Amino acid sequence: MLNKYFSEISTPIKYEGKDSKNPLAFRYYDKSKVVAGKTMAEHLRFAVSYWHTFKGDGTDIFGGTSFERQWNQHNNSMDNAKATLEAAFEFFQKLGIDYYCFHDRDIAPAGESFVQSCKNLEEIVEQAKVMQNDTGVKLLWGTANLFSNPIYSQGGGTNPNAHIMAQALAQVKNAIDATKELGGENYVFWGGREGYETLLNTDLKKEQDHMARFFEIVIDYKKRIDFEGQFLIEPKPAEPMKHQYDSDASTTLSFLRAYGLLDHFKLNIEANHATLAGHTFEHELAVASVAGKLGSVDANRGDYLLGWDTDQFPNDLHSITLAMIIILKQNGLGTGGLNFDAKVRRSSYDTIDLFHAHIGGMDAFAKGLLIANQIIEDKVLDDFVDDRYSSFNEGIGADIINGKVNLEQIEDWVKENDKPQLKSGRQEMLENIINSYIF
Ligand code: XLS
Ligand code: CA
Ligand code: CA
Repeated sequence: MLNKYFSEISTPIKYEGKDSKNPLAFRYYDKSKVVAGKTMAEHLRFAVSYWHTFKGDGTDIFGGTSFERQWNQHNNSMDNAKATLEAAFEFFQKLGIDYYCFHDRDIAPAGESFVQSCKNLEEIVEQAKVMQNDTGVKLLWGTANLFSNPIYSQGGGTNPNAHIMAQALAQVKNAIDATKELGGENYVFWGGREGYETLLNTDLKKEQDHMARFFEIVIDYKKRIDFEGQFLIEPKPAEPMKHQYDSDASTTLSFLRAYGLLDHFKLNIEANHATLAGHTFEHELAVASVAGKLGSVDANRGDYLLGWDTDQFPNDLHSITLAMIIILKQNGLGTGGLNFDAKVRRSSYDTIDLFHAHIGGMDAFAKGLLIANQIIEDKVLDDFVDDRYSSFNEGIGADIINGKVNLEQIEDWVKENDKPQLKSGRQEMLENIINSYIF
C-alpha cells in the first residue's frame, strides 16, 4: 500500500460496528455485508471527487489557500499533477473506497496551448491507468471542465462564439477519450456556464438549439468510438450563471425530450443542487427515477440558510434514508454510484479531516441503506400508497383510466354518486413511522 502523504493512517479504515468510539472507523459501512442480495459496496458504489479532495485548498471568495497539502506545491506543473495522483490513490486505498471521479483539468493541468493541454491529459491518464490496475480502484465518471477557463465565461456549448463552442467540443472529445481509456463507467455533463446572465444579449432559442447540437455531436462520437459508459447530465439551477438551462431534473428531461435526445442520457442528481432549485433531494431523485433516468448521485448536502452551493458532506440521515428508498426501489444505480461531491470546510486544515468527512458520509449512507431496506421489506409505505389509490382499481376509477367512459358518462355517474368519501392522507402518522425506523 502506498504510504507517503497520509502517514497518520497506517492501515485501511476498518468496520468496527456501531459501538465503536474510534472516530477513524466505520460504524455502519461494512463493505462486504450483504443487504437485500448485494454487498454494501455493490449497493453504494462510493466515489471520491478529485477536485474537492485533492485540488481543494480552502480558497473561498474572501480568501486564498488555507490548506497546506504536501502533494500540492501550488503550481501547474506535471510533477505536481503526478504527486497529486499518488496522493489520491493512497487516499482511496486507505479509505477503502472503490471509485473516483474527475474533471480533465483536475487530474492534468491546462497547458499553454490546447494541444499541450491534451498532451498533459494523455500523460496523466497513462499514470492513472497503472495506478488503477495496481490498486483495483475504478473510475466512476470523468467530465470536462468547461467553466474555469475565461474563454468559457459565456458558456461552452452555448457560447455565442462558434470558435469557443468548437473548442468546448474538442475538449469534451479529449475528456471522453480519457474516460474511455480509464474504463470510466459514465461520463458527466454539468453545464456550469450553459445558461445566461441577461436576456438583453441572449438568443434563448438559439442557445438551446446549440446545446442540443452539441449533444448530438458527442453522441455520434460516442457511438463511433464504442464508448459504452453512460452519458449523464447533472442539473443545477444557478451559480455560476444566473439562469442555467439544466435547472432541475424535470427541466432537463423536457429539454432532452424536446430535442429527441432522451434515449442517450440519464441524470446525475446532486443533493445541493436540489436545494438550490428549491426542491428536496428526494424530489429530484424521484422525478428522475420515475422517468427511468436516475443514473447516478452526487452525494452531498447544502445549507438551508445559505443560498449557495456549499457542497458539504452528507450527514442528514432522514434525507439519506428517503434517498435510499428511491434508489433501492429502482434496483440500484446501475453503472452509477454515490459520488461525494463535497469539500471539507475552510477551517478543516488537516489531511485527517478528509478521512473524517468521507467516513461520515459513507457511514450515513450505509445506515440509510439499512433503514431504507427495512422500510421496504416491511412494506410500510407501499401498502399505504397502494391502498390510497385503490379506488382506481375498480368501478368509475378503473373506467376513467381504461377509457371506458366519456365526459357525459362521467357526469351521469357523478350525478348518481354525490359526495365522495374523504380518506386521510395520514402524513403525520407516516412521518412518525419513518422516524421510528430511524431512531
Ligand atoms: C458544480 C458541479 C460540478 C459537477 C461536475 O456545482 O457539482 O462539480 O459535479 O462538473
Ligand atoms: Ca456535482
Ligand atoms: Ca455542488
